[in-house]
Amino acid sequence: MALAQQLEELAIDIAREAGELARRRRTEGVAIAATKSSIADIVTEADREVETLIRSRLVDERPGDGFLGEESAAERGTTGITWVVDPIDGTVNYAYGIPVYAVSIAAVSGEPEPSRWKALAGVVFSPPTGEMFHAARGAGAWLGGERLAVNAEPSPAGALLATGFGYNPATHASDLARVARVMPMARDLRRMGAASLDLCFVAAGRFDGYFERGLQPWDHAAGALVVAEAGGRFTRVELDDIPGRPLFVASGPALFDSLLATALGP
Ligand code: LIP
Repeated sequence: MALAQQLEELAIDIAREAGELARRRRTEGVAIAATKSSIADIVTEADREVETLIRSRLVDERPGDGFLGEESAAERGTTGITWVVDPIDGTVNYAYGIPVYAVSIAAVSGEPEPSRWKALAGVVFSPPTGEMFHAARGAGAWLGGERLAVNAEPSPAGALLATGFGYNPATHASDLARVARVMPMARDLRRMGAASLDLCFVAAGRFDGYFERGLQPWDHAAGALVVAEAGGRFTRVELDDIPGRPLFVASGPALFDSLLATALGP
């Protein structure tokens, strides 16, 4: 079996175990452990516990791999493979009891930096629905055993799009201006609060496209590969107004250029 598919299989197994822990902790009640970049950017005890479980399983199964996770210190590996992990993507949803959150696990080779890594495997597991989105480089994108494909063309009614907003209120005005620019090409807009699922929904044809600024590497590492393996396009564009807060766009090929140009604006 190719390395990418071995990594995918391992990620599926770990994501399922980690997702069950997250689901169980949610039923027991969720405690906010701390805030990070802003008062709205929270981390729960479950985020930390789930990432610890994922990291421990990976060390056991693949000692020497690197790790880049949302809730713990990055570690460079010696094997050329780095795991990019969001233990609970959609943390605010999770804390409020909104059943839209996912465990996102990706394996990349090369430099563990989004503009330079080569994604080999990506898994996004949704505990509330039991849906396991997964992809290995060159082997297609899947929802369980169902092959995924992006929508070839948006409906004549317009594109069903998704977006998100960061935790920093200072950026909300420009984010809302972007929404106003994009709406004329949309039939409607969804704001789910979990980038990894937004991306997998594009891959599954549930959304025609998705755009958002300021995602972290662990938010998009797995979902972007699922989009690409489903025949979609994904890009990350650094913008001059706020360095370090790139714009991300994903869609099927027919919509991509117009969505990117409109989201970028004049
Ligand atoms: C979240 C993303 C979401 C974005 C939020 C946040 P987290 O990740 O999945 O798309 O709008 O601002 O970044 O913090 O729940 O892992």
